Amino acid sequence: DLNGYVDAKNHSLVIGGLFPIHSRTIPANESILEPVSAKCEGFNFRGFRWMKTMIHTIQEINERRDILPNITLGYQIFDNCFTISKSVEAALVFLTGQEENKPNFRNSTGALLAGIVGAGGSSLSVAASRILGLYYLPQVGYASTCSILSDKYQFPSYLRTIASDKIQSEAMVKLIQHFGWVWIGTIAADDDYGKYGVKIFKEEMESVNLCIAFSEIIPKVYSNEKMQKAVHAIKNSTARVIVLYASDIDLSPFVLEMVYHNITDRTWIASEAWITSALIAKPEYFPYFGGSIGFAIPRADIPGLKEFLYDIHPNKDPNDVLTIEFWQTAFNCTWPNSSVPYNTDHRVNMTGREDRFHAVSDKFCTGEEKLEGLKNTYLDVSQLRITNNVKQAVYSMAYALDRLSRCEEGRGPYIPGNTCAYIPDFEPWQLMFYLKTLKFTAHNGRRIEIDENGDVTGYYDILNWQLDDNGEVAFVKVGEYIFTHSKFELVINKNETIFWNTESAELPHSVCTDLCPPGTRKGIRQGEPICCFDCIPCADGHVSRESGQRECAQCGEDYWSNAQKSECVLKEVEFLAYDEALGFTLAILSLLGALVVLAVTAVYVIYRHTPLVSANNLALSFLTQLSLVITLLSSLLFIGKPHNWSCMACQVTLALGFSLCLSCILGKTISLFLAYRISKSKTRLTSIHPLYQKIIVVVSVLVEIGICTAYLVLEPPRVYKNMESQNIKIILECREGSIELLCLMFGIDVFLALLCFLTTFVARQLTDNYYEGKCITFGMLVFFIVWISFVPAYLSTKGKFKVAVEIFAILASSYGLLGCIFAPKCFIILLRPQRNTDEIVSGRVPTTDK
Ligand code: TCR
Repeated sequence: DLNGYVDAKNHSLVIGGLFPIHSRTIPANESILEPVSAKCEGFNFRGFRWMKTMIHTIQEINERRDILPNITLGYQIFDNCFTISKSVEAALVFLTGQEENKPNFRNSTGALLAGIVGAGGSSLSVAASRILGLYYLPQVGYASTCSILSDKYQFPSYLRTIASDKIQSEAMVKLIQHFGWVWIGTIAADDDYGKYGVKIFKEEMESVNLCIAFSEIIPKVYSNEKMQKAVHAIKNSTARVIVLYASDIDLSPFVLEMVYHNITDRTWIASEAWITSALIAKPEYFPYFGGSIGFAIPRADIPGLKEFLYDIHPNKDPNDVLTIEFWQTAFNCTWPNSSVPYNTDHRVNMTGREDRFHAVSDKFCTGEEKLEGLKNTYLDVSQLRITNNVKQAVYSMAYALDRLSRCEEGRGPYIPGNTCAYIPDFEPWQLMFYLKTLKFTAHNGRRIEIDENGDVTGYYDILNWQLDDNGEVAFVKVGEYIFTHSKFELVINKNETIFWNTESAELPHSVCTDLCPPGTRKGIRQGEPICCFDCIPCADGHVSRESGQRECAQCGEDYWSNAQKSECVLKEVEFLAYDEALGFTLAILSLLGALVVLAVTAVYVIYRHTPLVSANNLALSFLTQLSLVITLLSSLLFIGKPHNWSCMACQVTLALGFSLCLSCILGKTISLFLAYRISKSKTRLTSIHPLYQKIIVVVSVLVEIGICTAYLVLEPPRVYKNMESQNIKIILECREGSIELLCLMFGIDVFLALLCFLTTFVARQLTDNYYEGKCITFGMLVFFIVWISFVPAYLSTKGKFKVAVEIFAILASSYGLLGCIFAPKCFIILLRPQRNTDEIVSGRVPTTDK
């Protein structure tokens, strides 16, 4: 029970055709148990036009003298109602020649079936081809694009005049990359076309690290639950760009759903099957689907087709039920006395939304209706795309037959014996041979070359939906995708020509999360696509300068990150500088100390003849003062930016200064000590000769100089950039060099100091008139206390404060010595001159200094 057209009488050869003239079958009535062929409904003007084009093309070929000159082709066309079952049924009818159940490749009139054009959608072609392929019966598709049809193992006799969806899916990904989208939703029709198209699309997306936000299916048979699932996914996703792989027929209910839920502000990437569909491209859907962008088969003009299409009237043949149905549907009337049902819709009960579908029209058709005024897809020849593929499919069949008919015996392709095949008695596989390697030029000059997979090369137009001045949806070409054997290239015109259906009318923005700003990096979210991520601030010392960085880069040695972590900045260099308060105060204190010492010296020089001054070894006193000046001023070397020379100089000067100072004091205390022993023991001990005092000084200073030289020569201190202790700062400090020698150097000083202390400590009870012994003891105590407390303080501070602590100790100990040794004497010299007399100075106690 198949609808269709046959013109097979008087022809030795027929070409089969399968077209979706209806959109669906009517669900079978449950009370009928016996299997019956289903009836169809939903007249499809586009499919009707395609079918008419096939008839037109065959007539054209028959008129031509250059192709198949002595043969006229017939045709046998069936409506497959866009369903698999009808396609299979038709395939079987083709093979068996209606009544017979064994294929004999002849139809009822005895004409040989050369091959078949068609089956529209992929699922249908797949189904038909599985049967036709068994017998190797040539099948040339015009709209089935599913990628598996390229597999010649499964579909050995299938060829097509349209490119595989593999190319379209790749092109879509390139388009997405071009516009910088990364987060894409997909919707597929529940058939081979949608599922395989989306499958390849997803694979391509993954290979370039783009992400799929959601992936939904539109049901073939209306199911509210499945539809709501898809709608829900679209509503709840942040993806603004959605790929929609479906035939227009399957898409219509989905479009109504979008309108019903008022889902706007989405950009649809259209698959070829609906980008130019008049079913979807209606002005009332424009708010929802305007700005759609997609790939289309190039448009073509077919001369003579328009007139042929207009040459249709139910009066011509009362048995032509399809024409009657066309008329009824186009003019919304009922043809009198015909059994053809008016275009009703049996799905109404299923969807529950009756208002979408027309009710039966009680108006009768008069036959006077004018096609000219009709706006109908069937008559619209401005967008001939698939229609042209139909024409080329018929032509490829004819060209193959033509080549076959021109075979020269002995030069033929078939082994053995290079034989030929002859019309009308050839086998289907013999025709397949010519089809497989077919190349020809189409009426519009395009080369058509069928490759080993049965596919063609060419290009897609990239179309964008815009509203034209009449308020109609216009398909504006905004670019091309060229695919040849070697080249795959996306060309897009200037972006301004593209209409975007976004609120701002600007390029939509489809991301899961926005690029991470500078200063942060991408952090993966467990279990989510790579396009969704968190932005994690860079760690200290690490930066990311541009947005969207995967990693933060570490700053160089002398650099550190700024507060925003977007830039590496030079680290702050830290040292105790003169121009800061601490450094400045310490420097002033040291200078002040030096001045005080100089003042003392001045007092000594002025009062050098007074007993108190002259009683002491004057040279030793001056040396002590000199050494105090040295130690006080040596602290200046610690302040300021350290250099190698200043590092060496400061420690050495300090050590030398102290050794000089302490050895002088030692000279003094030894003489006190001897004096004390003399006073105690009454033995005849001579007091120490001043020369020995000088020798002590010279020897200890020489030893110190020796050690210092060794220290400077062997392992001198050096400036060191300390980066470990603090991240944001470089601490400029002196590294000691040889710790052993340094300890030895200061060890000498400590040793001298101990000697001084011990000698005076013993002699502290010696009663001299101005308590010199006690003062020195006290001075040495101060010295020890300062330096002992210096050690923990020094070890527990960092950076410039370490230096400050050291300077502080130097100043404190120097001031201590100054205060304890010279202050009492100056006090007497200046303020108690009456005590500065010979008797008192020499007193009962013999002065040892003389
Ligand atoms: N391939 C689809 C069917 C299809 C179609 C169309 C249907 C294509 N282009 C245009 C109607 C109008 C592309 C398939 O199923 O393979």
